[in-house]
Amino acid sequence: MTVLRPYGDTTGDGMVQVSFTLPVPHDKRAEGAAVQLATKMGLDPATVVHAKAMGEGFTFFVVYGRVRHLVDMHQVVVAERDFPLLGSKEINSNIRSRLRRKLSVVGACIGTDAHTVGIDAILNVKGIAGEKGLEYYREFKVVNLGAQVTIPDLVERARAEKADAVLVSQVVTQRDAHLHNTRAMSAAFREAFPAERRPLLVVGGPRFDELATGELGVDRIFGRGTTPREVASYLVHSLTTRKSA
Ligand code: B12
Repeated sequence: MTVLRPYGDTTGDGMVQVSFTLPVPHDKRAEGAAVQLATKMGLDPATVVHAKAMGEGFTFFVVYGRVRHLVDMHQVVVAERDFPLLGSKEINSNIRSRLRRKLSVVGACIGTDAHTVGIDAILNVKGIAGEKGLEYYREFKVVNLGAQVTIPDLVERARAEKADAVLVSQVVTQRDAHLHNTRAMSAAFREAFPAERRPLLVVGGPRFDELATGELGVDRIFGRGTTPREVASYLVHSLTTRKSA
């Protein structure tokens, strides 16, 4: 099927659920306001199925309603994986045979961002979703700088470690901090390194648009639910094809 309609109670009924917070105390008028907003968003009919006061003067809502919009699967554009997903043995052996040295990565959360769980999941041995992080791979040399690293410090450490790739995490998106920080990071690396010596620049975080690499000046963006094996496979693919190119 190429044209889809959301499924709620019965196939193709168009029912969806949305959640949001309004800056009003929780009462009947607040619920009316939530329905008005949902109706303006195209949910018709719209019903508040959950409302809860969130501190003083704020209410969180879940609204359930019907939309008329259709999804055309032919028009869906996503960043497809364009590299093979390798197992840990292949990852290690490819690095050994193609790079002939350890693959050096430097990771950090930059700016004021202190959300290290995501980058730790990718880099630390403990990993995520049943997969070990990059530290587990014998042929990776991993330096994880942790939280709130400044861009000059990141550039300096990447140089000192002869980093093949720099892995940056950005979770906070308030005022587009993740976009500003990523552009600033990319600009700093492009200034500090000649093009052929610049490390691969990889950013990740749950709210990035994975298609925005060109706009942000990075080589790859990884979003929500990324696993270490995907990142390891990407790095091996990019760096070994780059080397032989
Ligand atoms: C845990 C947490 C914290 C912890 C962080 C502890 C730590 N050491 O990381 C603490 C309590 C410190 C914290 C603080 C704050 N937090 Co907080 N936090 C969260 C929370 C609940 C979970 C984040 C998390 O750990 N996810 C799990 C990891 C595994 O997922 P992930 O980060 O998405 O990572 C995956 C992918 O995105 C990807 N990935 C991520 N990075 C990278 C990097 C690379 C290179 C690659 C390849 C992949 C990759 O791979 C990972 C694995 O799959 C989220 C809400 C939520 N449920 O997401 C809020 C949230 C992120 N926090 C938020 C906020 C606002 C804050 C504070 C500003 C609150 C405050 N007013 O003080 C502070 C900011 C602190 C700071 N200076 O950064 C907001 C951000 C809103 C926004 N739009 O920016 C959120 C969304 C909560 C909310 N709904 O309001 N927080």
